[in-house]
Amino acid sequence: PSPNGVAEHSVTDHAVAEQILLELVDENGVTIGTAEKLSAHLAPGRLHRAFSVFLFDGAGRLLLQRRALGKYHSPGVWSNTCCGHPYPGEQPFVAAARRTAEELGAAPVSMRAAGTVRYNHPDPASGLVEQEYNHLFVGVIGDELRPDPEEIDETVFVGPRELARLREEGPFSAWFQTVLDAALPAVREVTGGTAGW
Ligand code: DMA
Ligand code: MN
Repeated sequence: PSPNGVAEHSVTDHAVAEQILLELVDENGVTIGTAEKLSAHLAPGRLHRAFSVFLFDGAGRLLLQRRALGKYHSPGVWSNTCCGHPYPGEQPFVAAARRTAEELGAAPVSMRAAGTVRYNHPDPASGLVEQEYNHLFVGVIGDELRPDPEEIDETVFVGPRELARLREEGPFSAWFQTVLDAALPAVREVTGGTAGW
């Protein structure tokens, strides 16, 4: 927003950039329809397809983002490299690579699928609920980033010990531990034990 509070981008631009529709799925991850993004997150939440990306530098440090204060849910908290929802019909891998480039201003150098995880996480601050069938991706990214300020307030690369310290300092997203645990086998393969994950 400009200093007088009037948005410089039209609402439509931002809605398109943030994507309006997502895919509803059953417990097996089979698509059963579409829903408007916000409505799918209203309590008790509707199960939908999502993705979570974990990207590392050459030293095996994980790229974290602090979500922008203007985000519709979980603003201001630290989370994994990138999260989001595929467009209806969009392959999760394609969506994950696209959204990483949009949010971080850099595409993954390499990335591979690392399974799926299903969870139900309320966000205490916003009252929104993440009922997700989440496709996990793990890979490598360079350190020349241009984060989109509409999405990201801050980024940092951390090893396990720096992550533990950061978690003592401030809040993380409700889903962070769930997706990290589920991605860990792939994280260990991709980082090859360099950083001690
Ligand atoms: C939502 O992430 C996806 C997960 C896995 C929690 P997000 O709110 O960053 O996505 P977007 O802003 O693209 O809707
Ligand atoms: Mn969601």
